[in-house]
Amino acid sequence: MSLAAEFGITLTQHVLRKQTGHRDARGQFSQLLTQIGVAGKLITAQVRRAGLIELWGATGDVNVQGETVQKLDRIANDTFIEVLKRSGCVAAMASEEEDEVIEVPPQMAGDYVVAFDPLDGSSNIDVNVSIGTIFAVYRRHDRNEVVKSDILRPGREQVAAGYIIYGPSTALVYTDGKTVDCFTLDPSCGEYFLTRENIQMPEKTVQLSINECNEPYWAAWVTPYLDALKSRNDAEKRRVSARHIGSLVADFHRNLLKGGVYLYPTDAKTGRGKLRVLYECNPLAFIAEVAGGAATDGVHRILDIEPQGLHDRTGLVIGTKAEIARVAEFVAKYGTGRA
Ligand code: AFP
Repeated sequence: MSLAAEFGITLTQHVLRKQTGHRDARGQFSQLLTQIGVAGKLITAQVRRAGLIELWGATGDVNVQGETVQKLDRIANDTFIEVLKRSGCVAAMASEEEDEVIEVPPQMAGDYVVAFDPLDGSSNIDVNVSIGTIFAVYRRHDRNEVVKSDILRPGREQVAAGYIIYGPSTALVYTDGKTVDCFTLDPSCGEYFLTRENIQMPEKTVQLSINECNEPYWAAWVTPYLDALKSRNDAEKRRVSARHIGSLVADFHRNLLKGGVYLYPTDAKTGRGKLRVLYECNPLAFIAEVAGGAATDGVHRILDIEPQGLHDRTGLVIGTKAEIARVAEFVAKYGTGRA
């Protein structure tokens, strides 16, 4: 076990330390992040039994206690909602799994609004590949009621964002707008310890993440951009390598640490993207920017998108700042129309 895990700073200690002296500090923000960590532990416990849960499902969807077996993404959703509801810090939530806004009863409501994807990359569950929970945190506008603009607002208004990645270990990464910090769950004591502080995305792009089978649907700029990216490799050296997991959270985490670009461009035929603005793109774009990277839909900064609906989708290109600037050059030259 590493020294960091044995004697390191815990998530709660870190959040409290950073909040000390904050002018509005009422303890709710620290409490909220701690409770998100708790939800992550509960989801981790279920994710680690994913194969077993699937087995129960195959025997008639009833477990040994006679309870209906739920899919893991439903379990993650219910867990996140219940923990945040009871936290006393949240007034409303938006989830990938819910059609409508989840309002917290006024007597339990707090200062924050949270949008989340409880289990991103769920098609990877059955094949034992990393998945994650992504969350965006906003301060509510009105103390007395939840208003539409508490939820449907641009990502630049986030006060915090993060993700919990369920991989070989469980890691929680969050930003408060000042730094991006990573905590690893030590399963032996059930505590998150600070393992990477003030993460900065490397400036050089060494990894490329894209589902290339979508090429028929790409806009005109995408293929020439990728050709240019790949042409950085020559007989002497491979400078860029393809890495695509199919869990946005895992692809993003790797690119954040190693330096890379992830693309899920807007479908040029329908004009629609696949990824959701509120709980996939916004939180990761916020983290990317604080870590020195950038995120665009091809034309606009992700954090400036004004969402019209809870489940709005967008194209996403997220990575190093230099790479996103290069994307803008290719968009200007080749356009966003069909190839
Ligand atoms: P699921 O949660 O349905 O697996 O979707 C995952 C995801 O939203 C994102 O995590 C992946 O990067 C992306 O979709 C993969 O989509 P494609 O299968 O269309 O490449």
